[in-house]
Amino acid sequence: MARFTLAWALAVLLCVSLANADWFDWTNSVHKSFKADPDDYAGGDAKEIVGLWWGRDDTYDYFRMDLGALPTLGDYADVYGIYIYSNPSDGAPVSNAYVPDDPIFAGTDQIVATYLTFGSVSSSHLQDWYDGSGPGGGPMGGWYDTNFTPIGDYFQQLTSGIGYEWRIPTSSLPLDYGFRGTTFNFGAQTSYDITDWDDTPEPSTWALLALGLPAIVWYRRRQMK
Ligand SMILES: [Ca+2]
Ligand SMILES: [Ca+2]
Ligand SMILES: [Ca+2]
Repeated sequence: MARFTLAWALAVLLCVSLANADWFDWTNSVHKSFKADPDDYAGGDAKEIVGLWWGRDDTYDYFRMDLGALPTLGDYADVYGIYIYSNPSDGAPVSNAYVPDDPIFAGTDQIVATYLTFGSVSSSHLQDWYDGSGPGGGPMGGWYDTNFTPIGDYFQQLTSGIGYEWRIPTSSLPLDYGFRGTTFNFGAQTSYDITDWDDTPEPSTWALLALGLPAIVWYRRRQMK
């Protein structure tokens, strides 16, 4: 009986820890990058971006935003998001409601964003600026809004730190794109904190990383002949 109880307790513990795990292995995976953001917003730690992560596996592209503190009641109507630039000749103007009112956000092609209402997540969106090509639909020059359903499949609060983690199917993005993170006031469209631009690794670098061990083994075998 004691043994059974212990096994059951271990199984429950395992389930709990799996449920709370980060989606991406931010510690060990080689397919990741990190950009630190300075302590440059004075108005509140929950709006302060400390760092931004990017990662990729066989299925998803991952983003992670580390904050100075977790959002609370006082962070009503805030947006926490990643702004993606995948098409140099198209994208949303800064006059658009989902784009912060700052020229550096002009030309945003995709947004992955989480909206808070009284400190709780109210919704999470993947929005694609429709330019007539690729997945999605009209209106031309407008957002094709693919609401995440359920939210938990694409967004979660980090358990390994203070912040958020998102994932987007890799098939819905080009392999090569730039992005930046921001916290901003939805409605006023003013950014609290903005990170520097970051890029996914060069496609050639990515191909080498993805080939990994098999390519090295093949090369060694060739050398030995
Ligand atoms: Ca910052
Ligand atoms: Ca663009
Ligand atoms: Ca900043």
